Amino acid sequence: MGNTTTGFLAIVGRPNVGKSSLTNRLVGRKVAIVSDKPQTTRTRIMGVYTEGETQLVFLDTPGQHRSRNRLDDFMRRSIGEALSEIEGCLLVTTPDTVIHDEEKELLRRLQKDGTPTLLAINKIDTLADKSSLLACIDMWQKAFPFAGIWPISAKTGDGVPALLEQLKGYAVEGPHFFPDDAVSDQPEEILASELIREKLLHLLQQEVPHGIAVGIERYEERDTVKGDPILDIDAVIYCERDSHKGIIIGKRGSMLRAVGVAARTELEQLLGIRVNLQCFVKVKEDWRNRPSQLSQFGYRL
Ligand SMILES: Nc1nc2c(ncn2[C@@H]2O[C@H](COP(=O)(O)OP(=O)(O)OP(=O)(O)O)[C@@H](O)[C@H]2O)c(=O)[nH]1
Ligand SMILES: [Mg+2]
Repeated sequence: MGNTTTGFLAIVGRPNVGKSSLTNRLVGRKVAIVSDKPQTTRTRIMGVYTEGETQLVFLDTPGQHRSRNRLDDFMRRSIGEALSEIEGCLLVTTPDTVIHDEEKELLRRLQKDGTPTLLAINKIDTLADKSSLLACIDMWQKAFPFAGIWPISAKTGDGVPALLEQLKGYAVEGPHFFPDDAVSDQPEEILASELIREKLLHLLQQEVPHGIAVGIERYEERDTVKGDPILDIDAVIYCERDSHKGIIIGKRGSMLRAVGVAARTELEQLLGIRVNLQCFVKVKEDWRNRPSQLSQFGYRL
C-alpha cells in the first residue's frame, strides 16, 4: 500500500450560489440539501470523497450573510470554524459583474490566513452568451491571487472533473479521516430531518420555512410481520407561529402529507430501506433567538 493523503477543503460563498449542489456533485451523492431559497444550509456539513489513496473532505458551509438573529450568528460562526485548519478553500460564486461585500469579507479572511483559494464560477449553464465569462474571470483575477478559476455548472457537472483534479492536489500525507466508504459526517437521523426541511423549503413560501426546525423523536428499525425491515421515523416540525402551523399542515393536512411523501420517497432511495414517516407540527415562538432551543435543534458549535 502506498501513502495515503487527506485534504480538508472548505466550500464558502454567498447564499444560494450552489455550494451544496457542488458539494453533492463532488462527493457523487446527496449529502447536503439544496433549495432555491437562500440560507438553506445551516450547519457545516462534511462531504467525503475517497479515490484510492486520496481522501478529500469538503466542508459545505452556510451562505455568508448578515446576522439578524442568533441562528444567523451560529451560521456565521460555522463558516469561521470551517475556515480554520483546512488545506484549501473553494469560493463559489455566480457569473455576476460585481464582487459582493460578503465575498470581499471572505477573501479578506482567507488572505489573512494565507489559505490557498480557488474560485468556482457556478451556474454557467444559465449563460446564453459564454463570452461574458471572460470579463467575469478578468474581474476576479484582478481582485485576488486565486490558485485557480473554474467556470462550472454543479447542475450539469460541466467543468467539475477538472476542478476536482486540482483540488486533489491539496491533499497532504496522512491517514484518511473517514472510512473509505463514508460520504458524510452526518448521521442518518440528521439526513432525515434535513430532507424534511428541504421539502418544506420547496413547498412553502419565503418566510415560513426560514423559521422551521425539524427534530427526530423516534428512529427505529424493525421487521414487519412478513419479515421485511422497515424504519419508523417520528419527526416534529417546529415553527414560530400558529399561523405558520396552519400553513404547514395545509387544507385537511394536504401540505403536511405532501412533505411527508416527498421526504419519505427520497429517504427510501438514499437509505435503501422502507420508511414509515410520521410528521407532527409544533409551535416554538422565537426559537431562532433562544440559545437553549438552538442547541436542542443541533445548532451549536
Ligand atoms: N442553473 C443552475 N442552477 C444551479 C446550479 N447549481 C445550483 N443551482 C441551483 O441554485 C439554487 C441554490 O443551490 P444550493 O446548492 O442550495 O445553494 P447554496 O449555495 O448551498 O445555498 P445556501 O445553503 O442557502 O447558502 C438551487 O435552486 C439549485 O438547484 C447550476 O450549476 N446551474
Ligand atoms: Mg447550501
